[in-house]
Amino acid sequence: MELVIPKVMNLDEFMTGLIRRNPHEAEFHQAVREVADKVIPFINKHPEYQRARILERMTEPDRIISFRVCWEDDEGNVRVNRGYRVQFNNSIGPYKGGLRFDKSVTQSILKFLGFEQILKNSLTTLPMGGAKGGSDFNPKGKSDNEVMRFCQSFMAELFRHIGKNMDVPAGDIGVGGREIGYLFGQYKRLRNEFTGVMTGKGIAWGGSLIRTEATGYGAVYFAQNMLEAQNKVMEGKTATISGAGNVAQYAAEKLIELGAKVLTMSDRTGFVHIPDGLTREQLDYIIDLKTVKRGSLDVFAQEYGLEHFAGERPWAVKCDMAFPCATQNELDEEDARTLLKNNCILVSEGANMPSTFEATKLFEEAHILFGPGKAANAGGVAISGLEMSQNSMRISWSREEVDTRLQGIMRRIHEKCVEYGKENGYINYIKGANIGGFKKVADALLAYGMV
Ligand code: NDP
Ligand code: 2IT
Repeated sequence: MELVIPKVMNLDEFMTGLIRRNPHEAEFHQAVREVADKVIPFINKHPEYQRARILERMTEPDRIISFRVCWEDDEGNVRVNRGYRVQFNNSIGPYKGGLRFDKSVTQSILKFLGFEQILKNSLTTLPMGGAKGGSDFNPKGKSDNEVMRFCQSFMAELFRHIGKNMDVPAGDIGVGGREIGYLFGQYKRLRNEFTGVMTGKGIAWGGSLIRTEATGYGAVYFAQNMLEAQNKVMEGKTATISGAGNVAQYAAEKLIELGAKVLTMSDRTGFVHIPDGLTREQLDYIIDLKTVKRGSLDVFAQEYGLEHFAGERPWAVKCDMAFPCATQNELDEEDARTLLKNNCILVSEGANMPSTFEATKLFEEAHILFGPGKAANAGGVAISGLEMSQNSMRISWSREEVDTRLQGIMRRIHEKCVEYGKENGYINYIKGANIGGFKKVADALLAYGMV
């Protein structure tokens, strides 16, 4: 039989094909480009991956489910939204990934998030495939009852596509403890079974300790690992944080605990500058403001006599470390230049793809410590994986047990980045995370033959 010798893969050719197959999906193109940029040179050294067209297969979702969600608002009006679940790849475990409720949600956003999730979940060392879902439903300004009715209607369709060994959703932007409660409650009612079909559940009903904190804590543990690799310490360093939601809150908590000074928090209204460093009391105020009162940060600024910069992002505030923890593309080329000019030495991405492609290139060229989201924010989904294990075993681990495992997982992700990202004395974490995450999934795909 004649052996087909694969020709060398080329990034531009690959991207042209991907863009042609997925038109008008800028965020998905961006997420794939960042991965392909690092993985194609690796594939060219391992032609078995190219012969089997592994990257082409990995960038094509297993399936995309899209559905209508009708619900009634408090005034009795009929509302219609679109729900999605992108089941991207289940080569190394059941589909796993969050649900996002935000008015900006499109298929492109969920495909980028689902694709990132494949590699992120691979890096956690746990058996989880990649998925993402959500809706263009905007929870802002909605009553609890409206959110409940939306969640119930959303789950009335989603329930037939998920299961504890098939697909296990969790939270993301706009989906926190309240929404998981309504969604899980509806699943349980429809299926008449109590299983670990979702993660991020309340502690009284199958949730794991530390899951709420895990993404933010993990992003700080990852930063600590990067600093330690250069014999540097976190204590005494200044940090800017964007976001004031789940990830930002617990990144702030861990930074304060480790002796760093948190100078900013932000939300959709702008950012607050806290020149003396965020205190524990102030953080408690923000957590209550965001998760209970659902208010905005200008209220916090007013309460503590701090300056609020309406409509601005926090990256011009001079800092040693930056933690973008809000949303995608919230840190652009100009912001990256400003951070570098101000001698920022570390960026740890709590959010998914918060830095634009151009910004990541600048960080890479400057050789600063740059932890890309799929490595730095993997702590959340890792503890989701541990929630699944605890549910299967019908036991609950203590805070200390889960936190120790989280620290161990973040350390192993760091080691994986070092293994694949070492470049003449510099650790390229983007390269390390992308190749390290890719290889395990690629080997599974090879083992399965043509699927
Ligand atoms: P939340 O909804 O709890 O918080 C999001 C925060 O970001 C809010 O403060 C919100 O502002 C702000 N924000 C959202 N969109 C924008 C925008 N367009 N411009 C400015 N600010 C914005 O979400 P999470 O904290 O859970 O998620 C934050 C990021 O972390 C996302 O990228 C998510 O994908 C990622 N992530 C989350 C994980 C998790 O376990 N939750 C795990 C890994 C990654 P406001 O308060 O005004 O709404
Ligand atoms: O982006 C993410 O990793 C998450 N939103 C968490 C996913 C999960 O299944 O816990």
